[in-house]
Amino acid sequence: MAVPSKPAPSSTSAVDTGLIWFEGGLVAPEEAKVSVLTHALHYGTSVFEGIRAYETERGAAVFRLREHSQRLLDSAKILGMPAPVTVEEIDHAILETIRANKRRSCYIRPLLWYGAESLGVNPGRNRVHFMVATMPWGIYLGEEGVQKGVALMTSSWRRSAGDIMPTKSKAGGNYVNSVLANQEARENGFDEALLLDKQGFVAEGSGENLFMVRGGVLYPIAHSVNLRGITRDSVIKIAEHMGTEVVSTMATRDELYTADEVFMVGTAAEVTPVASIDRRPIGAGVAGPYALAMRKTYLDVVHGRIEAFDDWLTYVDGPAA
Ligand code: PPE
Repeated sequence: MAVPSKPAPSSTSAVDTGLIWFEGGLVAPEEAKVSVLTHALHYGTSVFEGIRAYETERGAAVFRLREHSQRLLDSAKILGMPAPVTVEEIDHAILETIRANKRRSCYIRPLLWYGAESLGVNPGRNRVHFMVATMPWGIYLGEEGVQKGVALMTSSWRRSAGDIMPTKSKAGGNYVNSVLANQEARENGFDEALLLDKQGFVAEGSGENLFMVRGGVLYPIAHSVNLRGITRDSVIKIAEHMGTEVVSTMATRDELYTADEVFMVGTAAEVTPVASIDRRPIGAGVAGPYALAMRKTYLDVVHGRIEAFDDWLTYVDGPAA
């Protein structure tokens, strides 16, 4: 019997993409179509990025554009996938797609994938394609999740080891693991999954990195199998700027249970406080004060309100763009 799943606030409507960058230019969404024999559809051989652009006083700005474009190429390199675009061309396509759709803020999804030239595991004869779509995407784990803190469930699915799946690559196939973990959490009435590795160390969420606060010290959860999170890096630098002591550490799930605060970060999730893990309240069982302060500062940074971090913004209509 199908279990009713907690509705996902994280869903976005794929319909509202407007023009899509596809095969080297902008096309209407109905023209951005692929064959059912697409290699990536059969074997998960795609790599993607999740990027956000925010409204600022100087118009739309993409947050850490170059780092995301570079990570897309790194993901392809890990798969041995020859990318048909340079990092500059990826930046350019993203900015053009935002301009064409006159977005003031959006979520940006670039993708590289093996096409339909041949079937069979080895993709050597398949062309690599590139596309960029932009779309509105609100608060990943919901407004209530941010205000009250989200409920995490330790997943029965473990994060793949680095010698089983290339966890540093944002590869489509890797996300079956995330899909299963997130589905399990939602079917059980939780907001998001907490994934451990095979040894029981905390890895990450289905689409977020984790932080713990204890005794005024900020502990970014370190793990060799985690995605090299750009938000994680941003939050560490913002914390240092705020004068917080930052100590990167590995952690087991029980260490998170007794932390003063836990929060999740990611491009989509931004900074999301965690209220409970496996039904144990974290701290006071509400969104923690440090997490909320960090969320506020992070949002100030991405909206261009803190000059010290202006280098992280690429203004869509700015001279540098
Ligand atoms: N871990 C995973 C597994 C992950 O997918 C993400 C991003 C992160 C960590 C955080 O990385 P960064 O965005 O660089 O801070 N997840 C993307 C996809 C979410 C989705 O539902 O799709 C995102 O946040 O865009």
